Amino acid sequence: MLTDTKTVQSLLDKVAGHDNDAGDPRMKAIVRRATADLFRLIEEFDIQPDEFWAAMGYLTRLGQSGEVGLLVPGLGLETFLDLRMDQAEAKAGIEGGTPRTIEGPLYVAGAPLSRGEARLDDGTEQGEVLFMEGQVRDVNGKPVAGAVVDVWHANTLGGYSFFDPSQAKYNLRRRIEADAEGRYRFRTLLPSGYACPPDGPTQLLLDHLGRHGHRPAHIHFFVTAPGYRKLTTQINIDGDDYLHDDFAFATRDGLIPAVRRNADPAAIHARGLNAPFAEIGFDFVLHAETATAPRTVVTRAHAEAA
Ligand code: MBD
Ligand code: FE
Repeated sequence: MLTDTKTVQSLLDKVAGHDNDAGDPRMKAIVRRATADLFRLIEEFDIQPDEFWAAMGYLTRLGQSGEVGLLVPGLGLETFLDLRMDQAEAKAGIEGGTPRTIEGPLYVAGAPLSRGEARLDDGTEQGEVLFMEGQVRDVNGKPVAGAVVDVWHANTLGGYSFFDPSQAKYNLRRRIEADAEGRYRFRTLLPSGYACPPDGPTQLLLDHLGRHGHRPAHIHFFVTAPGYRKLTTQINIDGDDYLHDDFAFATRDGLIPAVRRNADPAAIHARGLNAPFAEIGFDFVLHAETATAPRTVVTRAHAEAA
């Protein structure tokens, strides 16, 4: 292999700054490995200059389009980070509790905060009304009073406010402070699944892989409370065609609660509605914070609605 020759190995050493004492040793080691693996990949697949520059053009367009955070889950990388956190927790003896699953690229910080309950939709859209409620508890079954449930989801067209400029600020995004018994509840509209922008770079690569870019309908959550490990998770809406065929690999056992359809005229009337509605019950079970596993608070760039 050309990659194994002295000439190329010494080139790689210089690339990674291994011939100087400055810089960051961990960064140097990672760049040394990454560039060496790329050199080897180019050699083993006999990648031609045209193909190489097509890939560089792709990365440029990926960054320009703002879809880096979309390709990451599409390539399973965000799920891999979750699996690593699961493994670290298992090693620290942390088991049970609500499963984590990926955050995804569409969280917006700073959603309105309310106590106990909230309505997430702004009333401008028609759709099936959903009431979701539950309790935040610790692994011993003790309610976590005052836990904050930060919830976000798509509208009936699969679009998220802020990223979809047709929606009002913080539509379908709220932070709900659970009551003294750890209970939260909200009213919203059942979301539709998300699909990658059909003309974007993420879908382009998926096309080359013979893959679709759909996610099943889902609702995202961050659940936080002082002294507890932050939970990042989602629930899926049961019955969706893509329930077990998510391009972002986020569906997990334990995150597919039953959706009850309520068509009882008295119940419909009592809620001020004129059509059957959906109900979901879902409890969140948090782990106490510990120094024996990595923190679950992830530093990541987030939009904040202007
Ligand atoms: C989404 O709504 C989402 O949650 C993920 C992970 C990727 C794309 C769109
Ligand atoms: Fe999502």
